[in-house]
Amino acid sequence: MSRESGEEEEDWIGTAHPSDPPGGKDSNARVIVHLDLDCFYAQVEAILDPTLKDVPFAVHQKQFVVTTNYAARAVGVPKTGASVAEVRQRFPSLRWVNGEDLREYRRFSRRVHETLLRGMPGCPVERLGMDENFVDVTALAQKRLGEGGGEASSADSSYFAGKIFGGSVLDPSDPAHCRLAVGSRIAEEARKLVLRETGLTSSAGVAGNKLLAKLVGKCHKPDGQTTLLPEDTGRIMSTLDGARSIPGVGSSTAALLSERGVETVADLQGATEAALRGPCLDASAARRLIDLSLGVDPTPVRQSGRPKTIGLEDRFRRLGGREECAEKVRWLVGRLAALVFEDGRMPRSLKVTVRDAAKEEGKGFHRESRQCKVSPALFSDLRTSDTLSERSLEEITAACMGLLEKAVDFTGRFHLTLLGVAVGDLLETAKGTRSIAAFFGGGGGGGGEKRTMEDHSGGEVGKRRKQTGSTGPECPEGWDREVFSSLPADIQRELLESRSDPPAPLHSSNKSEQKKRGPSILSYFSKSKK
Ligand code: DCP
Ligand code: MG
Ligand code: MG
Repeated sequence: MSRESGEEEEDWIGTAHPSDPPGGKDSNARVIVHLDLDCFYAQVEAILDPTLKDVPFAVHQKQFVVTTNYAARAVGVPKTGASVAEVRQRFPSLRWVNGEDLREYRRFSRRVHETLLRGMPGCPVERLGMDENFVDVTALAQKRLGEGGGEASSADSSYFAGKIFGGSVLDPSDPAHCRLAVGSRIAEEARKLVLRETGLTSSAGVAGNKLLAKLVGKCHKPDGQTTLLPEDTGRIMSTLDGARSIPGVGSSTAALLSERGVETVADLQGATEAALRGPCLDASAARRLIDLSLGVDPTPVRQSGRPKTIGLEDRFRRLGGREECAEKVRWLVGRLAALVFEDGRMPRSLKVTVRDAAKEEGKGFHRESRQCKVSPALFSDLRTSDTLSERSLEEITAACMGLLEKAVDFTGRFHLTLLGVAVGDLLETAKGTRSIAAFFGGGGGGGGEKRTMEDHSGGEVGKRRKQTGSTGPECPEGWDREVFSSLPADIQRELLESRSDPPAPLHSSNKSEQKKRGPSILSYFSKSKK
């Protein structure tokens, strides 16, 4: 199954920000909406091919089902994870769609996020994975309460849009109830807006924090919504079983907890900070986990910016050896190129992630990553197209394989079931432009200069672009003149200001060296060491 990085249910909720309120002080004064699209990939497929509408069908990637539409779920087809062979055998008349091309899913995902941003001005919207968004509607709910939505304070439970968890009833004299009641109406408006703008139905949870909103949103799906009143926090948490069922507690955290004898949410509720503290789990993480098990989550909804990394990964039963890995990496790099092109920023670091089942041996998932700095010139083909030249593809694949060999001993025992490639340290291109094309290819350069570029494909890495009409500052002695002159003038000036640092090598994976230099802008015009 190929998923984009960050899409997996990882430990998103386990990362409190230093500026967040201290754990344990969940004010419950907030109104948070969690919106999750219904059978997301399947809905997109049915929009692209209307003959699928209302017909039971499954979306698969390779030999696994990644989702099914609700018509299929109604006849007993599992939602996700089952093998295609097994499902085919049990449901021979089921229709199938290949979901390996993620482009349309990403497009719809972006449209949903943008719709929420536009439709709820002033409300922070945080995107989680491909089909989920948190919206903090506290200020809007307060405003409406003040503006005549105060009617909630004299209404009954029918004022709520959707359901109330556990059949609880509105107490109109309770300000938190009134805020949540108005929040439920805002959530309904948001879902209607998303449907109108994108054609996608969604389900929502409304509660006093992110954790509870996400949990309660699962109660009435599809096309439904549920609100949790603060006094039902204990009740909803008691419906969870394994610690992993706490949203955001991923496999690695669950493995750490299991090492400490904590398997269930109830175990965690009864644990002490001292008992949880230890290797890989400091006191604040331990406190946070206990808080989560009690339904306490003070983390704010953080407005999503552009992603810090762009990547994708693929899973397998087993990868045979180095050659097979190189082939997969090459394929992943090819797909990654299209994402980088679409994003428009210049990557300055490369990361490879691997899951080695041979290192797991009952200790839970074992994921390892290795990264290095790279010259953005490696990606310069993406100035005009979403495809890399053979040469660049080979070079980036070779860099990835170099990283992979640091994580995997190909001469010893290994059992790879996941490979991922990602780029990071993404540099915005010149002002007023969105693409690498503009960056490398002239037009829209910093300071308004006209930059005319030529392509010398086949040249050395980092030396491909030749400037024929620059008015930027002089390239200092010892620096790569062609790469330097291909940069917009504002970045050239920034480089000159920071030139007390030596330039970084093209592929440096030496951590101490990188630390010394930091993410210096100098690293992206370094000379090839080939
Ligand atoms: N997905 C995937 N691999 C998985 C699980 C999910 O590629 N193992 C993809 C397909 C889903 C999408 O992510 O459509 C969103 O995941 P959800 O868990 O939200 O599931 P759905 O949106 O498909 O269904 P639901 O209506 O239950 O939310
Ligand atoms: Mg969904
Ligand atoms: Mg989801």
